[in-house]
Amino acid sequence: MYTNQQIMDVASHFRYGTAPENFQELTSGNINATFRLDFPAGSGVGSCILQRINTTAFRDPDALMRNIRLVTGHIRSALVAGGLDPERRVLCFVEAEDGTLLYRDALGGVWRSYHYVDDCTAYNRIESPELFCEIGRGFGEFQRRLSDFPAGELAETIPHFHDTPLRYKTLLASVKADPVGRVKGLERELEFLSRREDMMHSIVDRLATGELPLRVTHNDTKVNNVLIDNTTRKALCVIDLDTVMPGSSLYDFGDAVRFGACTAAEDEPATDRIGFDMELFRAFARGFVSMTAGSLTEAELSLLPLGVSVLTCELVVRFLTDYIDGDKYFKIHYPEHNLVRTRAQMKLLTEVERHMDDMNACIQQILRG
Ligand code: GN1
Ligand code: MG
Repeated sequence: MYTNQQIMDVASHFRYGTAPENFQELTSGNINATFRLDFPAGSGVGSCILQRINTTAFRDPDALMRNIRLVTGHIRSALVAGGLDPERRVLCFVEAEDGTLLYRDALGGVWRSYHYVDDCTAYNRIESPELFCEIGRGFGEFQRRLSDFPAGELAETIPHFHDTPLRYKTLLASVKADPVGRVKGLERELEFLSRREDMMHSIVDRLATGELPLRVTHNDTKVNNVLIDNTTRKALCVIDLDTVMPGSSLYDFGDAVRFGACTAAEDEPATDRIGFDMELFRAFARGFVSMTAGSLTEAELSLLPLGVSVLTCELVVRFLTDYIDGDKYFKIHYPEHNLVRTRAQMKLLTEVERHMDDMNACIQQILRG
């Protein structure tokens, strides 16, 4: 934990041109520690985000920031070439005092900072189909803008991030090791997953055969990672670029739907509240497909619903692994949090599976126009 004074001291190592007045911690992320810095009115700086990168998750912050510099540069050039103002449409990072985009403090913390985009909102819950459609357009546009980015330029910031079968193997190893004695009593969860082992292969195997192409994808498409303009209600800017790396378009589609079309929070303890909202699915799919129909292959577009089941299953695996490992990866707000998340995603997966035919029919309908 850092004291207020230490946070202000970290901020003093970035080139804002003036010192911040105060800061506030933002708690919606599960991995990095995030603060919003506010600068004096009239200083012209606005607000900035200051983030301590979780270096257990992201082992090579220099490679990560190089990825982000390349990707934001690519998007900025494309916006300018298209006659659009990049100012609020792509993240703009602040240099540290040494001219790099990272500051390392005396405690070993690794920090970066970027300008906060004013007058827009990162929604943690979907309020309407229109909003979710717009988020689909935002992620779809991001995907399309990166469709000509040379994937080989990017480092894998978390190797095998969406290798679902490997995640499952890791879970089984943790079950075997049982480091904090939590495995007893998890028979139902483990049996639920063992019945889905084949399904977990359905994206990686198609990437291996070439049936699905490898692309540059975002890989962490929670709805709060698209900023929505408060005035126009349009998608402005995609944020949280730490996991932008080679992947499948199904991951981006699937993870966004997993989070956004669920009728309850990702960690809802009352699982009977958890359902899958087809109207929201349709809205997101319309938005996403409208932006990507020209750049994704027919096979990808038809297989998009598979992303929803695989990503939901992957989150069951990841949350359960972290619970068994003693909560080493995801931030938790209470001791059983990862188990509650596991059970919530299990219920959601059951609902997703019930709607698979509906989702496929819906995508075909959208594709036929
Ligand atoms: C993490 O911190 P946040 O909300 O951006 C995680 C995602 C998970 C998500 C689940 C780098 O994302 O993969 O889907 O939690 N990010 C990383 O809430 O592991
Ligand atoms: Mg995130």
